[in-house]
Amino acid sequence: MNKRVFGAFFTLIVVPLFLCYHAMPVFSEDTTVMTFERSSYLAATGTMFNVTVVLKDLSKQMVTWQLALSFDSNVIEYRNVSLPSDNIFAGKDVLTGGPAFDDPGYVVFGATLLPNETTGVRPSVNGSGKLCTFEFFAGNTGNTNLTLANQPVDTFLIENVDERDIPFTVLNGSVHVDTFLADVAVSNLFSKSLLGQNYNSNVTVSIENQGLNTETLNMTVYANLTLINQTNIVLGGQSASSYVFNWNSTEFSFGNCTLWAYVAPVTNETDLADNNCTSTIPVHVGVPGDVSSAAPGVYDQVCNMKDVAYLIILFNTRPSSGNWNSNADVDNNGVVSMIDIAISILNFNKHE
Ligand SMILES: [Ca+2]
Ligand SMILES: [Ca+2]
Ligand SMILES: [Ca+2]
Repeated sequence: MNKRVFGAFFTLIVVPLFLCYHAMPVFSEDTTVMTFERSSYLAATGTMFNVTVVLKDLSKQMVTWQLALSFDSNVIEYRNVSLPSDNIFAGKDVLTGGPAFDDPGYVVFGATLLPNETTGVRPSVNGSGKLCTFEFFAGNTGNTNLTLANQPVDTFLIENVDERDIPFTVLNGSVHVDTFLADVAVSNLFSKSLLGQNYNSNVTVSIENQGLNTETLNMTVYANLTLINQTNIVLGGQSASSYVFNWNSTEFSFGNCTLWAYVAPVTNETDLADNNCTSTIPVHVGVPGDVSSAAPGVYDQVCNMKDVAYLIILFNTRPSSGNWNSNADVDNNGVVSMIDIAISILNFNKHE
């Protein structure tokens, strides 16, 4: 290559490549986050609870981590730290360091991967996973932050290439310790509002366990003063559920019924105001098939051709239909069909 050709090659190929390389943005891999499995924890005074530190979106190959966690030791007391069986280093040979304390509210802990005994190869990991689980005792009512120090000395992740630090950000957490720990509730009660005598309604009761521990809810449901259902429901802490049962109105005379549900207090429960719930809409037990009148969809205590005509308009509607009216599903089978129309005709001219 003579000088002129080389000069042209340098100017046309090398210089643009060089400029191009430097003009390209440096790809940031600083998307790794060290945080907690939950952003906030609730704990009952006098009980033990776990806090797990996790890594998210680790893009580099990591061989070592170390973290420092600070908290208010007047609220929660450190008891133990360990690697959960499904931690990010699971299945590999691991060496842990610590825990070490600067004061009762500051724990330092870490782990590193060892080379495989047979192959001598040191494994590494990336992705997302658990680092360690701290066990705390909830000593006193109050709040504390869970703060992960993000300083080179106390908290870091190490990459296997040249033992370099992997950049990451931290998202801190918090703990609320309180004594309100057992609290069950009935939040809602729903039934169709019109029930043909001797026919059925699905009654849905919404229940909650606002406490932290799993509870067995002993629930009773009444229509006026008559017990219509009794059940025990196991519900995990901080969760809600719906319970549906079939209510048969055979033993009820014509008239309005008020539905209400009650859950018995559980051990140590103090908030009893939410342990019962009354349906806002009374349920009318009437002549089967009396579902309408001059006012469409409003019963008038007599079954006649107005009812039959109304049922024919709603023929073949289901709960998914825009004009679904559960009161028109007299036999409670989930569709307004010829059976419902037949019930209305069978009760033609019957009064309450
Ligand atoms: Ca309660
Ligand atoms: Ca009617
Ligand atoms: Ca039906």
